[in-house]
Amino acid sequence: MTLLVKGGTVIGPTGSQKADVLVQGEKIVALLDPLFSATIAPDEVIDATGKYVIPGGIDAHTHMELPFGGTAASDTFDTGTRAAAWGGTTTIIDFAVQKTGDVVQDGLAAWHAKAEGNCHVDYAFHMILGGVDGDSLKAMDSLVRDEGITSFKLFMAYPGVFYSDDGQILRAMQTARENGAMIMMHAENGIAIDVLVQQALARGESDPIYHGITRPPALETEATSRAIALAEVAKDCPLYIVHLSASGALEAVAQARDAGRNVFAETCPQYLYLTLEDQLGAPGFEGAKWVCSTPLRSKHESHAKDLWKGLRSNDLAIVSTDHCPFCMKDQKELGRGDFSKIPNGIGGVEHRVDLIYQGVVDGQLSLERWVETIATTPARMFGLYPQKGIVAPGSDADLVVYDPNGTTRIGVETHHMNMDYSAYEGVEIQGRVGTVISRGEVIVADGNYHGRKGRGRYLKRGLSSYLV
Ligand code: DUC
Ligand code: ZN
Ligand code: ZN
Repeated sequence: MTLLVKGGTVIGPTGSQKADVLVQGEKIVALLDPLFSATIAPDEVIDATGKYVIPGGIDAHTHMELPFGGTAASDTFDTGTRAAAWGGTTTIIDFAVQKTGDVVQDGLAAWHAKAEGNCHVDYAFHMILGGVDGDSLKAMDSLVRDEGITSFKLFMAYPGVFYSDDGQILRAMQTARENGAMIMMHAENGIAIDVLVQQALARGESDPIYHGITRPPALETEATSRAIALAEVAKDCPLYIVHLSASGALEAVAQARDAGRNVFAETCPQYLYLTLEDQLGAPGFEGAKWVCSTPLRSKHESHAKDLWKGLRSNDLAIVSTDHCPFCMKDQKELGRGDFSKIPNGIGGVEHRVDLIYQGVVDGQLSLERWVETIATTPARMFGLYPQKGIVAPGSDADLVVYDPNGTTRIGVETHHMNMDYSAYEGVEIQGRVGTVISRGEVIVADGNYHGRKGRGRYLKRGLSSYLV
């Protein structure tokens, strides 16, 4: 079976070219001069005239079915990966969870059981370590060696749930330094945050906005700097800061990078577009829709502007979603009258490709940088390159035909995520995901869905190819 994606402009991280993309089976076999491809007769032709052809998006940070705050993220691997496909994301890297006190391998097996046979697009796992001890340190080695899991997330937040202290973090970093893995860090000072939360609640400050006010930027900056220092002590263990939202944290990352360190960071669309005042501070309980950690930041400070700049300069390497959806009904509502009981998370796996394309339209990023931050660098950072993340011969035929003349209106009525609201209700994108191809199979075309659950494959990842 041969497929020709014809007439489009192929966008890669280093440039764009008019080329026709020839696919055979699951792989890209050639990028052809349009004059030459007129001489071949493929089984199927997709007309990409006037459109961009980009590698399928890779969302390196999702939480399907994550148990959190007495409930669980509302997207299953079925609904969440289907929504991802609709939005031009053809690979997700989800976080398998070792709960504190549990065995790492059991947590991983549970995650495989949730995902296997249910995914519409390809998927891989990072591992959350909820408890660093001798057994979990040994498990890190075996996951890297045998399971294709080469990155481990630790939490400086959530004492009593996922929290690791500095000694545990240092040990995990030393282990990662030896086995080649990446440490991913939720960098917020959770011990100090818990004090602020108790003090706010004691004053009767219970609305959703206090979730943000009790997690100030200084406590993200402090934790980010501490993580960077610990990684230095661990002989430059590769460190990746997740969901970076504060200017000060970005400065700390930039400084480490200027010193040539293996320190990387991602941000998420919510920190580029949404704010503490306008969303988290919405009247009544409405702000619960945007309770996530790290929190949305103040529009009166320069966070969002600095994050766009960080994306341009590569101090921020990747845009992920931290997709962790909860419905208002029965889920976010658990925190009515007490913001600290609102499950933390925003859903967005369907909209990342569009939202960051809007950054291109707005003059924040080049087309090449769009592709790099949503696909190529995630693949390189997390050991999936060049199988994923690039339109090149030999790579998987994961392709998105993106229409710069189309528009997308985001909203709960049209999205495919299992959420009863949209964090971006009414936002209009000046572009549109057209055809989506996953390993040579057309799964979205002309507004119709052709994928199916169970077609997505588990990807064993290699070590990062992004290190200096
Ligand atoms: N942050 C969230 O918003 N949700 C899940 C976990 C996290 O760290
Ligand atoms: Zn986190
Ligand atoms: Zn997360």
